Amino acid sequence: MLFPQNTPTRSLVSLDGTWDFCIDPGRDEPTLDGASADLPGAEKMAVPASYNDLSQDAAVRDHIGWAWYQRWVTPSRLWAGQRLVLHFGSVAHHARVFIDGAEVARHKGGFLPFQVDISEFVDVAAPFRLAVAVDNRLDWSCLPCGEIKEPKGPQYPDGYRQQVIHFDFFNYAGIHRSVHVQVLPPVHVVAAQVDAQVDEQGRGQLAWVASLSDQAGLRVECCDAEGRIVASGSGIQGSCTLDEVHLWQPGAGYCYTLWLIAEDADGNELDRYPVRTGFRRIEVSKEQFLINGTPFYFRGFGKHEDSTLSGRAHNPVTLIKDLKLLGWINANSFRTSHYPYAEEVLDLCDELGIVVIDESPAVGLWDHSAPVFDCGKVGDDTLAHHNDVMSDLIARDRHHPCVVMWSVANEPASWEEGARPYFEAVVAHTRELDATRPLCCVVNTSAQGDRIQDLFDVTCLNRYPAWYSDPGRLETIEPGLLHDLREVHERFGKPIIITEYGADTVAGLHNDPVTMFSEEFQVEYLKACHRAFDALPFVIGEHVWNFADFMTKQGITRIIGNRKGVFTRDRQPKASAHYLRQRWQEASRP
Ligand code: BDP
Repeated sequence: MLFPQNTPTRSLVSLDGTWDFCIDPGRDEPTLDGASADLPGAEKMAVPASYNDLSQDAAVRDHIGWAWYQRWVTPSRLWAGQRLVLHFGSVAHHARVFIDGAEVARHKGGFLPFQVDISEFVDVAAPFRLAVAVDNRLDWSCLPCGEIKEPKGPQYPDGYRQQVIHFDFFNYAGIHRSVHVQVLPPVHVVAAQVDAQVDEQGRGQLAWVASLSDQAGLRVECCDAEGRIVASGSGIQGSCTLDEVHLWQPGAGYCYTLWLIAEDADGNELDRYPVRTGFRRIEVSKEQFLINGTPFYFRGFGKHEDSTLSGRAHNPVTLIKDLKLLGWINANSFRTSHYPYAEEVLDLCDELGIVVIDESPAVGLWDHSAPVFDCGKVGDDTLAHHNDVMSDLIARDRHHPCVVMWSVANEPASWEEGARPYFEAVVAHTRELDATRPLCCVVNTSAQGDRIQDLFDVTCLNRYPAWYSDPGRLETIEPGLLHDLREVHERFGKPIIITEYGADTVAGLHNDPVTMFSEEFQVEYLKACHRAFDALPFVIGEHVWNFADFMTKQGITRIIGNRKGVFTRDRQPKASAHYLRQRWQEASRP
């Protein structure tokens, strides 16, 4: 699947804006005829957005099950004779799509795009009703994992149910990314896999595998960032060599564009689509992560796609502010915790030279009260879906030079025996898809407690000393981390990135001597962690948890969300942001 773009042969019609919306009372299946009739009592809803925070009704915010989106689309006469492909950037978590009552697509998984050719369902002379049914329920067969529980007792009304989730972010739902009708020429490029490799001498190799909607020729042209054609080739599958490439570097993104040009037998151009990519070399040794032969130290954050009002939806306003703040604080990287982010995010990271660890939505694969791998809750269905998601994720993101590593999961129950065969399968599948990037799985286990880390190239650890253990005991952080990280490195012999460490901090709360939840505590907390990291040569990165405060489910440890942000949810700096800015500025001096 290709990201929707306007090109000389293609045009995009955005369906973003306001749609009609209503909650469906159905327990398992939708009960309303939202596909072919007006929605009863419809309210207006923004697209893209999570629906949860746009209603004044807690029942909408906390809804479990189906909801309907609907709008009319008026085709243009210019669509006649073209292929019409409806594209959704993401819909959380299960979607069914209808045109004038006919079901045209189903999709499972809330963080990756899907599309469907709707040409046969559209009469370009008449408006059509587009409806999307969205189900936000999570079970053990999808990612993220969750389960529906039906607790019984006098306090629970009949039929009461809860969506139990074993992850720490609000289960936002809705149409989260843009919706487009792509108006494509009858013969067009359907998909393309583009891989850019560069050797130590600076010679680049650009390989492509494309598919077309019909028989045609394919020519490719590779342009540098200034638009000069620097290489060309032909064939559905092929490669071309560039004698000397301009490298993509952290902090200095440089991109090439591979134009895929479909042609008829006479050389007439039928379709033209650009894939942007870049050349950089990634290597991992026992103690280093090298980009273009230079050791790279990850300075940055685990993030979320999360903002007030929009919820989990892609929002260019928040994206731009976040990228500005990453620059301001001297960060060079982030992890797309805990799911793939919008493609627009990666595009800008390519351009700006921001390094990204691209994570799958495999989170919540644990339960504090029971095993999940060993008792089959996370089983064959989960694995099949996990592998599908890795295929879709890599198909979507493989051409991005900013993506330097795939993270296959966050904090699965990696201490269970059953985790091993499960992750052996995921790793084998993922390495087959992309042999060029290192793999990691973010864990919170100790050296002795872990059964899977040896399968990965970089050890990624989440650590909360003096927070979830020994709360407030700052003096335990440095000795504890030194011991713990040395043990982990001795056992696995891989470089270590601390992918999470942090402390909940209520902006504006001060206490001296320092106390948990105060701004002063967060600063002292980070300093103590840094003393340990700085003493260990095999620690190759620090990603603070979290970039900004974010919404979670309600709970006694969450004060309207998780407050571990270095920025507030509206992106204002806490004291820790100024401290990090200073630390990372000093680190970035040559
Ligand atoms: C880690 C999780 C992350 C949480 C964080 C926390 O990976 O999603 O938000 O803990 O508790 O275990 O703040």
